[in-house]
Amino acid sequence: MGVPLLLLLLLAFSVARADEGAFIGVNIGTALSSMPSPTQVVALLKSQQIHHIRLYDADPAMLAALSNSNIRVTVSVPNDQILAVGQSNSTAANWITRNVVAHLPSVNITAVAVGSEILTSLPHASPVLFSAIRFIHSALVAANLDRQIKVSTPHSSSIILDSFPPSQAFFNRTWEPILSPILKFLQSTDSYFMLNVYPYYDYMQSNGVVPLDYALFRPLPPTKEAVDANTLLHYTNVFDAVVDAAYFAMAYLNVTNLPVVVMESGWPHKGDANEPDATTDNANTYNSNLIRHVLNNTGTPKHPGIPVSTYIYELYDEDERPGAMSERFWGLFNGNGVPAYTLHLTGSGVVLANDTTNETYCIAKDGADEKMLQAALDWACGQGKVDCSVLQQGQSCYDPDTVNWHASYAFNAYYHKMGMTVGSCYFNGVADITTTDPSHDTCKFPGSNGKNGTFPNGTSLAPSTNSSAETSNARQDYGTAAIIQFMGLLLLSNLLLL
Ligand SMILES: *[C@@H]1O[C@H](CO)[C@@H](O)[C@H](O)[C@H]1NC(C)=O
Ligand SMILES: *[C@@H]1O[C@H](CO)[C@@H](O)[C@H](O)[C@H]1NC(C)=O
Ligand SMILES: *[C@@H]1O[C@H](CO)[C@@H](O)[C@H](O)[C@H]1NC(C)=O
Ligand SMILES: *[C@@H]1O[C@H](CO)[C@@H](O)[C@H](O)[C@H]1NC(C)=O
Ligand SMILES: *[C@@H]1O[C@H](CO)[C@@H](O)[C@H](O)[C@H]1NC(C)=O
Ligand SMILES: *[C@@H]1O[C@H](CO)[C@@H](O)[C@H](O)[C@H]1NC(C)=O
Ligand SMILES: *[C@@H]1O[C@H](CO)[C@@H](O)[C@H](O)[C@H]1NC(C)=O
Ligand SMILES: *[C@@H]1O[C@H](CO)[C@@H](O)[C@H](O)[C@H]1NC(C)=O
Ligand SMILES: *[C@@H]1O[C@H](CO)[C@@H](O)[C@H](O)[C@H]1NC(C)=O
Ligand SMILES: CC(=O)N[C@H]1CO[C@H](CO)[C@@H](O)[C@@H]1O
Repeated sequence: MGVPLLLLLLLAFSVARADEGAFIGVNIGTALSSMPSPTQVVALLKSQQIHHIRLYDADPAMLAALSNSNIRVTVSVPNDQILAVGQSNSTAANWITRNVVAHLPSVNITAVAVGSEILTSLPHASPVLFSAIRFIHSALVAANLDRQIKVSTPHSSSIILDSFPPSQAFFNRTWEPILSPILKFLQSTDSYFMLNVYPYYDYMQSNGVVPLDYALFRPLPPTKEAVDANTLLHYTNVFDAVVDAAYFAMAYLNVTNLPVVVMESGWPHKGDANEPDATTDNANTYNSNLIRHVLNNTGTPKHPGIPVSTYIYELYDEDERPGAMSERFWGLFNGNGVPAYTLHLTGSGVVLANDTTNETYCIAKDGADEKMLQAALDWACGQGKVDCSVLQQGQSCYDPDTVNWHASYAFNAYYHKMGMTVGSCYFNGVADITTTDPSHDTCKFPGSNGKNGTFPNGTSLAPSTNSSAETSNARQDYGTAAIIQFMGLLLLSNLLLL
């Protein structure tokens, strides 16, 4: 590509750059057997300083509770209304009157999401997706609201094929005839591309090709960093690679200045036996790192410094969602408003309050080889100069008397002695960082404040007796695209190593 195009890109993006920085929002799914009342939801949002939310519908009670709250709201045309809205401009106009205009100006509605992953989850409605977007937009124009309220439609990242290296990504050609006019329309209406990004599924479906650390934004050894051979851009996490794949796929259709907003991203904190990486630690690590990454306005390798605002999936665990156990445990909170974990956000500004801890611990990896653990334990208590006297029989940390436990104590003591620096929790790969305090009654791990990782009782919403739960937040399609792409990833980095 020549210099002029590059310049054009820079110019185009300088518009986005001039805006305020990126924000973090939260999705509110409502498939809870005991859904908190709208007032309780808003109380939680306020206490956690969440200023941006996305609803999967335009529930009038919820919108009423959001009045004068200083919370920016994306409302959604639910999937089951897309056909009606896309086939009749008067239905679309009525939708806007009832679900948007009626709540202005007391509710700050900033966007309308038209459907959720329509191309992949409701393909038979895709022929009317563009007209649904246009009709909704026309209704906003007629109400003189089109400048303050953006219209777009969220997509699954599975519509992007070959997304590693990102520079070779393109949209599934099946959808090109539908996507191309939509993208041009979004561009001409100063809107943005709504994308759902799930490194969890990319990781899960890659059969070990995508390293967990790469999905979790953890530092990688330089030899494991993924390099796009075409652009020489370095990718240190899956999230950036997927967002850049979207930029490249759009550029392939000649759309070069449409910002990306990530409408869903997160990590489940609990899962079935065959979902071993749906853990509290991983969920905490992913979401904490994601928030830091987004709020830092780091941008992506292709567009450094360009904000990528992101909505976390999701506020509450939705116990009524069907499917694998992990489906029900994406929440930052349970239905009572009790946090699933305390995010580690120190130093990244105020989003999600109660970020009081910096606590991380270094422990023996589950299932690590005992001989390697023993060797590492011996090293820590010897050359590593950790005081291992509490591990002697009869001492406070002797029980349980397993290599794994003793190694965990010694690894953690060493890690804290070294100031928790990167690399001080390695031990030949048998150690891992956790945010859960491993301490027990008699044995306090270095770095523990004695709270054992429990959340200080603060915000606790009483359960509502009103259970009305029917949403269609669709995340079912995370597709094979990303997986195939990431297969190439290690190959590529191996090649570069040769
Ligand atoms: C719907 O479209 C028709 C024909 O294009 C137009 O005459 C009418 O004004 C539109 N109605 C609304 C509510 O936009
Ligand atoms: C609504 O949100 C927009 C976008 O963040 C902001 O610019 C505007 O000031 C807000 N309006 C009110 C009344 O808070
Ligand atoms: C492209 O999309 C079509 C329609 O959903 C699907 O049948 C096909 O498998 C997709 N192609 C790839 C390579 O994923
Ligand atoms: C993109 O632009 C090129 C050059 O102007 C043109 O050949 C190509 O058909 C365009 N592609 C699309 C999808 O608009
Ligand atoms: C924050 O952004 C700067 C560049 O603006 C970058 O050098 C730094 O690594 C980023 N920090 C994190 C934690 O992403
Ligand atoms: C958390 O860690 C950062 C950097 O390691 C440090 O600057 C900060 O003081 C710590 N905060 C607390 C509450 O320990
Ligand atoms: C700390 O948490 C672990 C795991 O949940 C538990 O087994 C242990 O009893 C707790 N210790 C204290 C002091 O609460
Ligand atoms: C904290 O919450 C637990 C469970 O929700 C409750 O049993 C306990 O009494 C609470 N403690 C305080 C000090 O509120
Ligand atoms: C439940 O909430 C809905 C609206 O959110 C309301 O119409 C209904 O009356 C409520 N039911 C009870 C039992 O409170
Ligand atoms: C914003 C905020 O500080 N929220 C809660 C954090 O936790 C304490 C209790 O530990 C609550 O009092 C706060 O309301």
